[in-house]
Amino acid sequence: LGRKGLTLWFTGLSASGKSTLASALEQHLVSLKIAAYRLDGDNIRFGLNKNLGFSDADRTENIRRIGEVAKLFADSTVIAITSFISPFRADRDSARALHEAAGIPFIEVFADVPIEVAEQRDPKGLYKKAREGLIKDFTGISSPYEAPEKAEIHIRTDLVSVEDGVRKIVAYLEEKGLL
Ligand code: GGZ
Repeated sequence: LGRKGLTLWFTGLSASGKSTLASALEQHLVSLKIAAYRLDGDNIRFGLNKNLGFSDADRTENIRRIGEVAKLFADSTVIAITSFISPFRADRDSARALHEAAGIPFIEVFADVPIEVAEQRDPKGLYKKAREGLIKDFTGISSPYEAPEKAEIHIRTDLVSVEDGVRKIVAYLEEKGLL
């Protein structure tokens, strides 16, 4: 009854665990019969944003469009969950400003992991390829990642279990009266 939508904006390196956490959170919310929808590389970079690559300008445009789409979902009362590296602070801040101008809560979730850990995980072998120069402009190796300074929620994914991470996010939302 009258639940307002909101956007949970995950940010973090490749292999930081943001998508794992975002998926677990989405499942948890849906199990509570709360409408939640996740935007990620699979449904955005292969669709709406398939004309974009990984140059600075393309990442900025990627994040700009995702911010607009998340805002529309949230405006329709859904909990929008975005899971993109979103490496540039200014771009995340633009997405935040877009939401705030519409009176929609925007909650930044930093999936934080030391790059050494992400590189060790390397589930798709992308860090290795980036080190070998086979992928250029790779975040953390040859393209910057600007860590959040004011994320509402900060989770060290190498120290906290997925379940505890989800609990932390849900506790934050409850505390703010958003669930
Ligand atoms: C970073 C790249 C790159 C480069 C391909 N740099 O671990 P993944 O594979 O599944 O997630 C990464 C994903 C990043 O896309 P985003 O849309 O989240 O990036 S951004 O927010 O910066 O626009 C990685 C893969 O795409 N990938 N090339 N050069 N990640």
